[in-house]
Amino acid sequence: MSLLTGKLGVVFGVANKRSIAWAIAQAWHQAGATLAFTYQGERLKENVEELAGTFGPDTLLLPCDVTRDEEIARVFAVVGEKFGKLHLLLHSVAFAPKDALEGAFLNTSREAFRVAHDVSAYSLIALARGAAPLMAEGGSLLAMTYYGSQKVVPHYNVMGVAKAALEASARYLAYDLGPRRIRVNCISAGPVNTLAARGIAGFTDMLKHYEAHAPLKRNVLPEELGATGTFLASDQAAAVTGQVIYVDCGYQIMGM
Ligand code: NAD
Ligand code: 0WE
Repeated sequence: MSLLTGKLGVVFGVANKRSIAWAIAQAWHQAGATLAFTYQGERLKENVEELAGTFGPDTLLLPCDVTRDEEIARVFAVVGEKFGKLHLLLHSVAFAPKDALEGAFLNTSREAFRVAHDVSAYSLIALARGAAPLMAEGGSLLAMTYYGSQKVVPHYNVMGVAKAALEASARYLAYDLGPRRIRVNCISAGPVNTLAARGIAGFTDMLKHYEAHAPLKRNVLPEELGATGTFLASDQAAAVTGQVIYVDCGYQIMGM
């Protein structure tokens, strides 16, 4: 028996084959889970259709812009119809307007702050509320975060503040949902070369910086995020909730 045999899950945040969500979905699938996928909008539908299709032609695929309550409601209505229940949810979604990640944090607009927090932090609460009624057998919610929530990473700016809100939200959700045996954890990943990272000026230098300074002297691999994601989703982690687990080759322990 594999770690996730018989578990049903829904994955938010696949954009393409480099997405962290895809790495974790593949690991969950290999561990025996049955998965549904959502995609942000028509622009990404074909990509996600092709990837999700590799798990079988009838893999459930639904649109979901996480800023739209009616789309979130439909995802859980359809998942409830097709699966009847749910055990796993992956939140691998973040967005801040590009200009907010370029200039000074001091210049963050009210609108950029609102959008970053709506997409990247509030959405976890909305998804948890949708998923919880289906998780009658208990469950595991997993969200992706980054060290810029704890320390200043130049240019991460309002995303750092939104990730701090995401991590705190995971703790409050863990408290609310614990009595129902629903766990809520975050993986704090070191930098990974994805679509969301590619646009960032100096990202290649950041990968080099991690390689030079992390205890393991290298960058994290997507399949290593998959392995930790599988652990956290599994009953092996039955007593782990409200945590932020660093999967960053040890970078976060360094003081200099
Ligand atoms: P990615 O671009 O592949 O994934 C980001 C996803 O967010 C995309 O699928 C996109 O469609 C989705 N998204 C954005 N706005 C949305 C909305 N309104 N509704 C629904 N979906 C929306 O990039 P990624 O690097 O795989 O990012 C996934 C997660 O990992 C994010 O939370 C990110 O902050 C986190 N993370 C990334 C890194 C990194 O270096 N790449 C490091 C640590 C944490
Ligand atoms: O969470 C992220 C990136 C999330 C992200 C990326 C973009 C690029 C395109 C959110 N919004 C947008 N908006 C866009 O228009 N990471 C952890 C990767 C990342 O992004 C950085 C980093 C790292 C690491 C930005 C500045 C500095 C470091």
